[in-house]
Amino acid sequence: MGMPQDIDVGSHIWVGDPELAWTDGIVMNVKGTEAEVQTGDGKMLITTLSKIYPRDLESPDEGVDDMTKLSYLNEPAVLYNLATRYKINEIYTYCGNILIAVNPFQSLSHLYDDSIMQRYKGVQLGELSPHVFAIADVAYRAMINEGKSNSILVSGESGAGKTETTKMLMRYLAFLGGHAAAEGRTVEQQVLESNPVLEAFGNAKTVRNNNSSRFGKFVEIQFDRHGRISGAAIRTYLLERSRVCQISDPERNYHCFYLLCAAPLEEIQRYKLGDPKSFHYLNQSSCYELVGVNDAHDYLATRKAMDVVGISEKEQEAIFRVVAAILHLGNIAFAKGEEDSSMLQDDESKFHLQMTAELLMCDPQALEVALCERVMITPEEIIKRSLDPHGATVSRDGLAKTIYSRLFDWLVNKINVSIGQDPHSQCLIGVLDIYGFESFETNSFEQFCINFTNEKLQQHFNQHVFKMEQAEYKNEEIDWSYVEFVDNQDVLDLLEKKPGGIISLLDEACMFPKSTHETFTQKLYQTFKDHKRFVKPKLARTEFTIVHYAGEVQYQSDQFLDKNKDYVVPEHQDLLSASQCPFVAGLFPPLSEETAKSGKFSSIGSRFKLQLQQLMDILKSTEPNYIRCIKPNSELKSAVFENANVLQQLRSGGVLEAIRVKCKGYPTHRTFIEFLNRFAILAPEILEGNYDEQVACKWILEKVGVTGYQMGKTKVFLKAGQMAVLDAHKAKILGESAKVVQKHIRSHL
Ligand code: AD9
Ligand code: MG
Repeated sequence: MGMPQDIDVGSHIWVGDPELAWTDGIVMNVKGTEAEVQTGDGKMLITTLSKIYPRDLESPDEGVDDMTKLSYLNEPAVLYNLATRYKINEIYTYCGNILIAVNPFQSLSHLYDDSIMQRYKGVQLGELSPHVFAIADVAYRAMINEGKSNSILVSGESGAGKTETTKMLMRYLAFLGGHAAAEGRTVEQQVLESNPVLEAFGNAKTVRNNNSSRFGKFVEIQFDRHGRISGAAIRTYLLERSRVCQISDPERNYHCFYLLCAAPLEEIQRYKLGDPKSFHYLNQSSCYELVGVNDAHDYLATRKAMDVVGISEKEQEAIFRVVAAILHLGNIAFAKGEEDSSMLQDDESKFHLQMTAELLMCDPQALEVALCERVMITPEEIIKRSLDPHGATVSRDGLAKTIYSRLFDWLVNKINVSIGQDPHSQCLIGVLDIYGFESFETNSFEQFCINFTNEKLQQHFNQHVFKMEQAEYKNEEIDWSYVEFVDNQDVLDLLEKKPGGIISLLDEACMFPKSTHETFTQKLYQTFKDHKRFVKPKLARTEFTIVHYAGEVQYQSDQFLDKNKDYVVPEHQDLLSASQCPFVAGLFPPLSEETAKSGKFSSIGSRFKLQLQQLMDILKSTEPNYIRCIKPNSELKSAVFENANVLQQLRSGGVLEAIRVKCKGYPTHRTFIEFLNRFAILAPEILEGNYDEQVACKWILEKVGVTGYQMGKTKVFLKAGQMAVLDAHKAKILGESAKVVQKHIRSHL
């Protein structure tokens, strides 16, 4: 984005800084392609011209509320603008019609109360300070006025504030489309109360967020002809299953387990629960309590929310009975039995087995057999095989994961049924709250799917942002030939192409009995030897790296095959579908003869891909609105803004990419009047004649020798860097160049 030719002695610039990412400075000397720069804190350094960017001296101290108002659209200017605004608690900033939201990590309740909602109602975007309500309002108005469905896509890394933002959007939409003075439970109340229920079962504390969503969510809010909410549908994506039985310090398991352990005494006794420390599924981490969260209170709040969304008292009782059963199940330990078999380790394990069976209302003996044995059916005979203690433990954990994920799906389905869909609805607003791009030390199949999602959304974002920009050119009737945008189609092909993409190859490996994660990885190495987006790390045997749009991620393939198989052990299926409890049996409906027999493997990756495709199809039929959430620091602290960290998110979230796309065209748009106010001084003669505004603007540009700009119907369109050229001329005329250098030096003495 740099325009080195604009940089001259005296230019105010941004220069790379190892600590701050960018710092301000002034050019003292230019030799060839190198510049001598004095930084704001008085250091002198030499750098190449291509690594410095012009800095706008006229930008206001409090920053600008829309990035497109920046005269120089470059990375440091964007970053500095966000930082400046964050300092004064202005957490929202527009980038055209994209909203950037920086997580305040403190309660700013004055920003969200009812009077503020009232204020944003029906107001044009940009008239009031940037806000999530304004985006929701735009989506709602567009839907009402044009009869077109809208979507609001919230993205950002873990802990950036997507879920909180989504809840605010939903609150505002409920406010706009609510039913005044309705009795009992209204649709919008049900929609809003679905949030605490799903969070209790689908959110957990992670290293990155105390309330991290471990599933993706797309909420479709349907409206009737009068703009009232008439129905809703919640779609969820791939809940993280491994967390149910495996957590590490300082994370927690899903909230509901701790809530239940803090339930009123009567329930604790009924389920024979107690201290969360006594349960294996919880005590693998030493974190039990969350600062600022009262589990006992939240338990009751969750029960209330369940009432509102239409989950009956009886169902609630069954749900928490199942949650308790999973805790007891996790405490069943196995010891070596005769030969290669296993047996319950001790009396305690016997007690927990008894409790699990009691709570799930199944036969304890059958439960023990289902955990410790496998039946193999060959064409010739039926063979019973014992599992060793390790195998039995894996079987136990598999059962826990299956029960939990079925329970979660049941909740989502129940909420959907009880809210109800409006079959006559013409329009909807979809709100997407999906897990952000993840890159950890170890990245497994979950990260692969999460990052795949983000690639899909990124492609959607690029296409759309670019389309929008070009629509503006068309409106203003400027001369413009379509410019291709930066495309991530090659990564998507690598991941999902059929046949030949990674997901396809994974499915093939899963169907072939002799495959191991090693043979699978070798196959990847062979197939993608020359793919630009695929890297085989040196000395790697089971790792592979994908060059995502947001950066490289190295994946460990060792659990890919297992995690891709959606497989319920028939023994587990039979056990629970025979439960005396209709709720539990309902979670395990009998398999159709066909599926039971075929034993055909069902691929989680392929199903996820299909779900994503369906999501994209819905999104394509809507007018999208984007909110990009930014996490200002990794300590989850208020008032801390880490430049390098934010920059990384701006880059990977595609914000800078969008700006870059704009820069290929005409990133600076100014109405004729704005332009003349700023630059009439370059051609004072125009003030004398009675010129048409457009002619006057042209006159100035030609006088200064700027070419390649465009004149629209109401605006001047400038190429990247041309504003800086004009400013430089202005500064020269004002004889300011020298004075400013002097002032700058003095202010740092
Ligand atoms: V994850 O991908 O689900 O792990 P999110 O959803 O992006 O993540 P979340 O919305 O849960 O993050 O926000 C994290 C925390 O930041 C919240 O629990 C709040 O404590 C805090 N937060 C986020 N947004 C706001 C806000 N607008 N005002 C105050 C906020 N606090
Ligand atoms: Mg979230």
